[in-house]
Amino acid sequence: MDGADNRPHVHLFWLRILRSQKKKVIPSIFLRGAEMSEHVVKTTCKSCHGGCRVLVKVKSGKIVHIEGDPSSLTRGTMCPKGLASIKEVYNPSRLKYPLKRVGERGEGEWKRISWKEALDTIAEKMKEYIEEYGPSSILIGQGTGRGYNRYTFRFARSIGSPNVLLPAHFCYAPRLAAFGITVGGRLYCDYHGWGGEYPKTIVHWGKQLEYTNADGEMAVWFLRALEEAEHFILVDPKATPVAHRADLWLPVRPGTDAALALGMLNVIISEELYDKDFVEQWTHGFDRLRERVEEYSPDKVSRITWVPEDKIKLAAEWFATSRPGCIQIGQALEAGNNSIQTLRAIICLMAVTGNIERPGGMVNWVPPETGEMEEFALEVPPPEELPIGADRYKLLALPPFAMCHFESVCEDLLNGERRIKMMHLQGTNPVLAYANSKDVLKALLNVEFISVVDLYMSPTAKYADIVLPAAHWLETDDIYDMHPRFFVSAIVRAVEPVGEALPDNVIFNELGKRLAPKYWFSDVYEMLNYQLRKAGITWEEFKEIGVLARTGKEHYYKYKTNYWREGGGFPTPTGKIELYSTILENLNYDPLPHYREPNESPYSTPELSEKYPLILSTGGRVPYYFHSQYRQNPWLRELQPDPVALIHPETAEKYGIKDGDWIWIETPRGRIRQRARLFEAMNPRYVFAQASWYYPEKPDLGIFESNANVLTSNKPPFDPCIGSTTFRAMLCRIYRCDGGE
Ligand SMILES: Nc1nc2c(c(=O)[nH]1)N[C@H]1C(S)=C(S)[C@@H](COP(=O)(O)OP(=O)(O)OC[C@H]3O[C@@H](n4cnc5c(=O)[nH]c(N)nc54)[C@H](O)[C@@H]3O)O[C@H]1N2
Ligand SMILES: Nc1nc2c(c(=O)[nH]1)N[C@H]1C(S)=C(S)[C@@H](COP(=O)(O)OP(=O)(O)OC[C@H]3O[C@@H](n4cnc5c(=O)[nH]c(N)nc54)[C@H](O)[C@@H]3O)O[C@H]1N2
Ligand code: SF4
Ligand SMILES: [Mo]
Repeated sequence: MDGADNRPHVHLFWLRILRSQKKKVIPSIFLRGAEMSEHVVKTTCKSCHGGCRVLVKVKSGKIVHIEGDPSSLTRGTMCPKGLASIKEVYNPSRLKYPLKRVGERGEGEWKRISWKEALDTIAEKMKEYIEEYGPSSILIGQGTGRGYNRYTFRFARSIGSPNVLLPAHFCYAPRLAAFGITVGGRLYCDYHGWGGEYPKTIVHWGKQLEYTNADGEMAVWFLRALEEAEHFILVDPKATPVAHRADLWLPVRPGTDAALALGMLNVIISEELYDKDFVEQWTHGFDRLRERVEEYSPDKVSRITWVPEDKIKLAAEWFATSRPGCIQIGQALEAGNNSIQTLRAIICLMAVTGNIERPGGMVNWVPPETGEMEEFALEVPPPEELPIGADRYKLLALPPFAMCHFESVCEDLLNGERRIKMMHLQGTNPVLAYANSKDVLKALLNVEFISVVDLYMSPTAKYADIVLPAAHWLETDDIYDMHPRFFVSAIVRAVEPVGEALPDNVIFNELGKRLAPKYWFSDVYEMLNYQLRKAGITWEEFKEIGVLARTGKEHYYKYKTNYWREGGGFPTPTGKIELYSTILENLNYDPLPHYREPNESPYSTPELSEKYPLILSTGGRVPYYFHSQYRQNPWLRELQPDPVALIHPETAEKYGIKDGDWIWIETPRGRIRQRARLFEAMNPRYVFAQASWYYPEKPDLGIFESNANVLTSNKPPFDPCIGSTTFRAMLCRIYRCDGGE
């Protein structure tokens, strides 16, 4: 793949050198050129949220080829990011040694230090701050799930800090919370057919699974199920890559999904299309929901969402009558001012149609023999204090995973007591990932000490005091446990790390040993064995087995058994699916789903809309990048060198923009440049900008040049229950960078 396959003479060259040095023993691997030293490692790709099983060919200690494992759950499929992993492992700009800042913050002057000095310094700093200000003064952060969440949480708990930072209040935590309070656990689309049925109706709602393989489902499973489906409904303001396969497309106005779901519920309930037996026996608060949805007639909802009334009705009818059906909920629904109620409305749709826990519907998977891997974090007692912001956004404090609210942390760092004294950021890039990047950077500069663990000198690492080199997944031994939940899979080190890089789990364990030895392990293998104990196997055995998966009928209808409750029921306070949420009621939030207009829109801010006439959504994913990652990967960057914004041809014409022109996209917070791509399959009033862009090749990294979070707001109102910021529905204007109007 990178050419090395065809160069066995390299090894003959070494053989000659060895002979000329009159070595007595020549290792057998050199005797017959390359073939002797070649082997294949079976492992799990983690270049995105991960999960594809892959075969890695290693020759003389170097990776030469990667391909999908056809015998695996992901059927041998891989995406460009996974395939380009060789160029990540051997990327010349990777961090190789621990570094200590010697110049001013952000100046880029570093000194190489030993791991011992680096880890001792970080641990000493933590001890000092804990002593002076208490453990809450330390923030432990990671980015999106990169497979080590349980170590992050265990570490934070073991040092007593409640302030765990994840970009979760606008990604995944709203889903966990909304499913949690409504049905007692996360539901997944059943694309697998283990119960003898595939979904008849599949809905993709703010989701591009075909690109993102996100949140517990892989594209390959969905595409297989799509072949069996009678109806595929797309709910998205623009056509997605699978739009040509859709039978119905609801081009919803960004940020109005709750109204749409409530409108569909209105149709289903008023036309009596709901599953009466299921509703009667297994749901709580149906009558109050019925009353609530009366406020959302299809014609009113059509005016709010800009989706034609007949399409709303048809979608509701198909979903209710062509069963089983499932709804794939995307992150677009979480990054808004009403994320919890939006998701709750959609979950109510699943419930009243009886599509929960049945084959081909929405199922809460049973974990494999290892048990739930997050137990590894939860077994450490939780901190006593609440995380910053969780007093206001109360669902952030919900067990199992309480976390801080980053916008509140930044507000406190900029204008408050500066309660966070130290941040340890492992695999995250707040300077690009969170709303209002310029404020975020200012806030970070007010933190006394920052340590960062990354593969590269990222825009955030640049401002740290100590930077540690993380090993790539191809250099790591660990247990893969991202969202699929019905399986765990072995991540097996294929090659030694470059330079002195160390795997994340090793770094957590080494820091943990220094600060809270009672909760940490003599080495990483003892830690892996411990996590596998319930399955009765060791790491060495698991490495050979590769995957532990549950793929049978035991997943379905668990509420009819004693699985959650003696005598049956769901793991909620009432034992039923809570259409009317008693948990929200107790927290003084609206117990029933409702609609809320986006903070900025032609209706909520008509004056602003005159100056900023277009509706902007940021962050739809692309197949070649994972957030800010891979801009320095030559294979991937070649496929898409520049940031791209989608605009409609009519809009382009109006503003004198041609396909490929650099344009400014401006909101009241600032402006960024991206290249215009003309795209017809959307409303001319919408603009879609990509997120997470920076330019590793530029000396200043171009942090604010094309980064969509220059445009987003970090000011309230957020989602009242969980604090989500808005990424997908704001107002903007656009114009050509070269001065055209
Ligand atoms: N290749 C790649 N894969 C990834 C990632 C990546 O960066 N690159 N990131 C990972 C992460 S952390 C996440 S959270 C997931 C996200 O993955 P998904 O949840 O699949 O989200 P997106 O790809 O952003 O797709 C969102 C879709 O929502 C639409 N949309 C925008 N605004 C709205 C709206 O208001 N309502 C509705 N109904 N739709 C809207 C967009 O047009 C887009 O088609 O992907 C994960 N996978
Ligand atoms: N405007 C806008 N902003 C968004 C979004 C949006 O849609 N629109 N999406 C949001 C979402 S859903 C999310 S989840 C966040 C993502 O936010 P983050 O996860 O913080 O994303 P990145 O900017 O990619 O930062 C990750 C860093 O971790 C490093 N890294 C990668 N793998 C590893 C590893 O294995 N170990 C270590 N130690 N480091 C590693 C990378 O090099 C990179 O520097 O962004 C959010 N930001
Ligand atoms: S989808 Fe994710 S896990 Fe699969 S090959 Fe691509 S990057 Fe790897
Ligand atoms: Mo995410």
